[in-house]
Amino acid sequence: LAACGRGPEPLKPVRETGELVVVSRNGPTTYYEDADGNPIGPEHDLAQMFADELGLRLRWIVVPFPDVLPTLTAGQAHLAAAGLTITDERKKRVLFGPPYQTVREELVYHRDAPRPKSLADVIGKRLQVVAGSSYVETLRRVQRKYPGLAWEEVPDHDSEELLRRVAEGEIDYVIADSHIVLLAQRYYPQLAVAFDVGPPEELAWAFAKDGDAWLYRKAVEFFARIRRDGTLTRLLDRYYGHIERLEPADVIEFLARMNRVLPKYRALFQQAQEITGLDWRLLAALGYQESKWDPLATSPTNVRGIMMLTEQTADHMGVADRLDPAQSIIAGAKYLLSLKEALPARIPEPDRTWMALAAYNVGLGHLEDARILATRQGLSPDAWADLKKTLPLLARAKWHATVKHGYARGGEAVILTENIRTYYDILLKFQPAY
Ligand code: LEU
Repeated sequence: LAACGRGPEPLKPVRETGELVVVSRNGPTTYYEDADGNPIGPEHDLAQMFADELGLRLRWIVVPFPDVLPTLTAGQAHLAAAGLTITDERKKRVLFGPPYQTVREELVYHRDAPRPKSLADVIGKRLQVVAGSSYVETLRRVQRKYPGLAWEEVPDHDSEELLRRVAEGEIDYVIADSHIVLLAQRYYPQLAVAFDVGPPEELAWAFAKDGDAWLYRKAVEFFARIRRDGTLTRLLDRYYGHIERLEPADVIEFLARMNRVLPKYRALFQQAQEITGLDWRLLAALGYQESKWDPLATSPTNVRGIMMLTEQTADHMGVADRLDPAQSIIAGAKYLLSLKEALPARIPEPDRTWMALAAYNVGLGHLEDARILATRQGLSPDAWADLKKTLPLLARAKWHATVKHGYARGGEAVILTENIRTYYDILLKFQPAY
């Protein structure tokens, strides 16, 4: 039967076609492309795992946020995975799966402006929220207490764009979920959180009320499993685990140096990418963490140069002058590559890269010890989220006495690695690929 003028045909149940159709929005907390053009993101990874588990092909429909739920209720997708808040209004229209993340709805303002103390201070100022969002529901609720409260509902942009507007002084305030704000603060350190608007809320997938009961049951089982076995924690850690470390002042300094100092060394990092295949922005992030891109940097332990090579590594890599930026950057990149290659092939990206960065700081032997401790504790030796727990143990005799290479400042290696991840994220946003 042809669907003449009645819009697209309704979706078939997944078990008939073997295809799972998921609607999402584009953004760092949901679904986006990495530097290589591969789709990633928390919702992407969750849905991909779910589809793989059920042996289904996955098809994405990516739309602006206000169109996510309408696409679902129009029967064009089997589920919506878009950082959706469970709200009373929505519960009347859709069926929510198990919650997977708790977030706060935050009122965000510009750091240089006075901090609003309550929504009373927002009255008369310019507040924007995404149309059709949970924030609109929240605002309608609090409007009973603050009848003068007004806001604009923006239909064609997501929270990330509205946060940029606050950062650049175009509007006064925005309300957004805490995890979205946290990621945005990496690029816009001018953003500050005034207070939470309402109680914490939970995110979940949404299903059509009259949808596929089998699929819904499978989703309930899936979330129970990934919660139980630590998969969910690892996934959230992958996207949010590294972002609370740096202070806004660190990010401000980084952005200033990115504009002032990085241009001098960009060509060298790009040359190192040509030689090693490692993204020049990752190498630049590492170089910043090591030396703040100071070619003459020297540590008390005689580690030197832009990539802070030890004398031994420098010799090994054939570096004659560690203070020469070209030699330092290329040797540092080759060294990082050799660390990556030394790790067992089964360790997947991006964990493999984070482990190599940690090994760059603490050495492969200690990293190996932390992996052994992970195995002993029933954690995964191949997951960065788990090594973040065991690396710090290497500083404590109780633990390091039981492993081959002994004491190491493993906690420091974790912090440095997480900082590099943040710098890398910022460079990915502001510096084009090579
Ligand atoms: N958590 C928000 C909501 O469900 C998402 C945001 C992108 C508007 O409405």
